[in-house]
Amino acid sequence: MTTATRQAEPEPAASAARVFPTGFTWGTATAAYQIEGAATLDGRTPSIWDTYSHTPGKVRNGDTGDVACDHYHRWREDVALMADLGVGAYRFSLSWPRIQPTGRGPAVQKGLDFYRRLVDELLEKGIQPVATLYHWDLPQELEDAGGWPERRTADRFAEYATLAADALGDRVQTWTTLNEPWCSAFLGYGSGVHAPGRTDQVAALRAAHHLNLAHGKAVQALRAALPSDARTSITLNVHHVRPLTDSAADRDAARRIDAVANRVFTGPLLHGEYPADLLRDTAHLTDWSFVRDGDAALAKQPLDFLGVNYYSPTLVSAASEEASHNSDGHGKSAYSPWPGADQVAFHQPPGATTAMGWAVDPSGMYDLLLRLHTDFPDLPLIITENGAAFDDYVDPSGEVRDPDRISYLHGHLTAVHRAIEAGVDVRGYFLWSLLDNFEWGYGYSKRFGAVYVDYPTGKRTPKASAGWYSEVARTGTIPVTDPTAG
Ligand code: IFM
Repeated sequence: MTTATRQAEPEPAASAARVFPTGFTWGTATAAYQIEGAATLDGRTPSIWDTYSHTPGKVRNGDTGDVACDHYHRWREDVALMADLGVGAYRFSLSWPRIQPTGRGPAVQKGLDFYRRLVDELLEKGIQPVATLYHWDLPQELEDAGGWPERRTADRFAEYATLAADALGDRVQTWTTLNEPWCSAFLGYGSGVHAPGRTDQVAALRAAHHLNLAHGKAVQALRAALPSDARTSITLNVHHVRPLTDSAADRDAARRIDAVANRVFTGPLLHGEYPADLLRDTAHLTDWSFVRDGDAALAKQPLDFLGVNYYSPTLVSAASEEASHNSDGHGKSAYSPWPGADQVAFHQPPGATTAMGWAVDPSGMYDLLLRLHTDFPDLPLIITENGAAFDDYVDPSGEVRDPDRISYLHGHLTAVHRAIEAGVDVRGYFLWSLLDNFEWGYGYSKRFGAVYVDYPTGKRTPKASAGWYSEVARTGTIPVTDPTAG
């Protein structure tokens, strides 16, 4: 049809809706250290995040997870909030030092009992539990023994996976091994803006490998201990990397960041080998002899789905000298979390930003999902995190009005829906986060929750976005137009 004869597309009615597939999972997500508190109760020992947050100067305002949202005591109220929201699933993490203090030996029953109670309450309310084994809280004793740069930490992790699966496998069907291993390896051991705060690029690469190995061993342990209908996965914060221009140099910068952000994990996990270009880019740092024969193949275990966390795209260009990585959105440090990519500059993408300074760009979500589908066509995807921090407050009428979050969620859910229409197999979406919580190096200064938390009292107040998301979760639809526009 030529332009001249083409009929104008009718504008969608403002009341029209995008309908998600039947069976699509709607959930919310949290992580143990960010919400539980009770840092020294019932046998829990320090994790690397306890140590790090108690080290002066590491976390904004000297905040720690000692009390956090006190979820350890308020879990019943928090499950009730989810039931009110009408979500069908809850993604949470198990605290390794609560279940297996020191990272060795038998499980502590009181720690397990906490999760048994939580899961029973979720099931009672018809909410499917989705358990993550590791969301960054390595027992401090394992760090003292070398941490993730040491191979034996992967063995310890598989033992812990068995303890967790033996205790909870009768009631938790969906399991994730690691959350965002990129952050554990490269922010924890490279730039040092996350626990344990080490700044050694080779240690970061070793950590990445041992996290891959730990994942493979843990999937084997989970499958051995769980019923055959259990589902296992891993969650990656897949970076959607865009070159600033189409020049060969900028495209090569994007390739380098893609290698050390994404393919360092998807290579072994999904292809059973490390990408040749990553090995080349980092050859001046290490010969990768810490990778033993069979390791990458072991890391490649069958997955029931891939968990994808997306917040914002990454915009890069070539730089003639060693470039500042401080605008990469991952916190300020004199040390780079990008081994093999020193001459890459990071740029702030155009447009609005969240309170984290991260660009609001739903097209990054759409492009990322299409790319993952192209690269791994048979792998179902679940958005295990997406959301935004804004400077929320309770207004004098007692309400928390957060139109920017509603707009962000609407834009990103529209992107997910468009990706599904384009043929991408996306099975679910988990809003980060259920509650405002401890945002790592930013302490309590950044609020990602659908529910506002008043930290001095622990009082929870659902924000306007909670009401909006509740409607989405209950109906499985979103409006075609941004509900906050006009
Ligand atoms: O709060 C974190 C979460 O722990 C991991 N993914 C990103 C979130 C926002 O920074």
